[in-house]
Amino acid sequence: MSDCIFCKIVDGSIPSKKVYEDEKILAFYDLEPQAPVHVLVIPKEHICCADAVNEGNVGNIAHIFTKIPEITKSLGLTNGYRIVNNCGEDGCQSVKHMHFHILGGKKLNGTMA
Ligand code: DGP
Repeated sequence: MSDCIFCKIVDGSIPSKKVYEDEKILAFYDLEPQAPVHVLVIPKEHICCADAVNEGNVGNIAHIFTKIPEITKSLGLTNGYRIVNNCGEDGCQSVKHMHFHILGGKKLNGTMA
């Protein structure tokens, strides 16, 4: 999608601090960190949100979860972390390209909402 910030990060026209990349997914540091370690993991394919996951694109999302253990280890998150996905208006999703926040590096707040 030409007007999507994260598609531009995927194609390199917007720079990012990458922590992992392969043919299907990209992980990079969040611009506005909310924890000592705050990384975003995205499918390279433009999927707007959790609402748009289907049998045709779920492989890319599954791939994210198979790589999260490797990504978190490389970030030193050996004592746990939180994975957050915001979806739509009520979920306060600001970038409409599906992404998973990985937050860690300290004992996180126990509240979810
Ligand atoms: P969400 O609210 O779940 O849609 O989170 C979007 C996140 O994306 C937010 O934590 C800030 C981050 N973000 C927005 N624009 C950029 C950018 O251009 N580069 C990077 N690295 N992160 C961005």
